[in-house]
Amino acid sequence: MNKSKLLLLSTPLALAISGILNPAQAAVNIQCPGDKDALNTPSSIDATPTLGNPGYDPKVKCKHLAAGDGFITMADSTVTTPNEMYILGFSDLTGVPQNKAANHGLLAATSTAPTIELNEGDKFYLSLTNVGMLKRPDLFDPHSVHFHGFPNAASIFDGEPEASATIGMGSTFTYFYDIKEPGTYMYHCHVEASEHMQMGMLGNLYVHPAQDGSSYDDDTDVEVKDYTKFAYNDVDGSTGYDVEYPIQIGSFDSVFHAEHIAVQPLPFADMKDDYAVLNGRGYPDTANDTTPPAVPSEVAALHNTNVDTTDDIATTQPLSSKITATVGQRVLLRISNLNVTRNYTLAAMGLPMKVVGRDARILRAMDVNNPLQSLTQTGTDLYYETNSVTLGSGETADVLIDTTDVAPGKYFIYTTNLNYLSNGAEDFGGMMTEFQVI
Ligand SMILES: [Cu+2]
Repeated sequence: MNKSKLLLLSTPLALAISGILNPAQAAVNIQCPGDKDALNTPSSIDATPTLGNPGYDPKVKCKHLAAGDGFITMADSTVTTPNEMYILGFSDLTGVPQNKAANHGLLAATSTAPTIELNEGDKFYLSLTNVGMLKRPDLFDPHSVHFHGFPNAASIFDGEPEASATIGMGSTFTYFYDIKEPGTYMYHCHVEASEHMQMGMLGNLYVHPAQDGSSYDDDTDVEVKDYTKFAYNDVDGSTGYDVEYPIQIGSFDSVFHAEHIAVQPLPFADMKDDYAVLNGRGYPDTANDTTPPAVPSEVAALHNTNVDTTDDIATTQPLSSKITATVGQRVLLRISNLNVTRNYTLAAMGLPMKVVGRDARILRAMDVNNPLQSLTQTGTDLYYETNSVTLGSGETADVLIDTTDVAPGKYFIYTTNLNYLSNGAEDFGGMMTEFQVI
């Protein structure tokens, strides 16, 4: 947002533009090879190859996201005084008919953004529709999707605005990614990134390795059992796990968000986050996997009171961070940090953390005798055991927690930046979640 946009808001030209670009009237056309449904939605790809659908490719995956604005309900809300924060963000339009997509995506942004989970070898078609920002009609910023840390061969799909495509209001664009490298990544809008990321355009993104489905017994593990799911193509089971959880570290500056919806100059230089979150929620909402935070009032008014019940929104913070494991299970935490202001440390008191990957790469030394090490990764393990990881913005860690020697009970994953164990001015909350061993 800048002054020129504010000036433009008051001109007849702006009124004309806003009429032309009314997102409710925008055509939404997406690409999804093999989709034979007249609705042109990716969910209609046949689950199994069938006659009459020669375009079917089991490796094709499609997803459709909206970019726009919305609200979230902060964890210091009370029943009588909800604390709702304005955000920019993404919402999931996958399977929504194209004639309803723009309306469904309006004021529907979620925090975190919809999780993107892929397999090595997938051919991924990601369609992004910019539905516009309902509460900021003056703000006709484009949006994009940037796969952070991703080995991307085509710069046009990178999402970084100076060198690739960005998506104007009312437009739809389909990104294509040939998924080659397993690991824990993240995605975000890259347009005016410090603003759009502070405002919430952040999502979990990870890729399962091709080794999944084969069996390896990790010899360093005390149990004698085979793993069939792995963080990486380790060829020895050392990154094997039973259950996985994405944990996205984030934080918001409530002053910045308030100024944003009030169309005031944004205090970039003074940005100081005061709401620390995991997967878009503060504790105790992080640990509630049954009842999500309440739907913000304006979102409910737009989506949940009209005759189209397919438009209803149950929550704008869909992802709990509650971790549950039975004794003996190995848990993979896919931790990423996508806030824009500071580093954070996540600790697990009483739980053994083993870091097996950083920034979407297995922690393993080069093997000079194996020229194909990028494929088979036969070098010496550089895994390390710890009880905390510190991540700067844009960094990820793959952390295994083996519960074999852990007594059943409730443990906590929490930040040791202790002033961030709060929801705004309210203490005992923020960047923390529960790890239940049963
Ligand atoms: Cu954006």
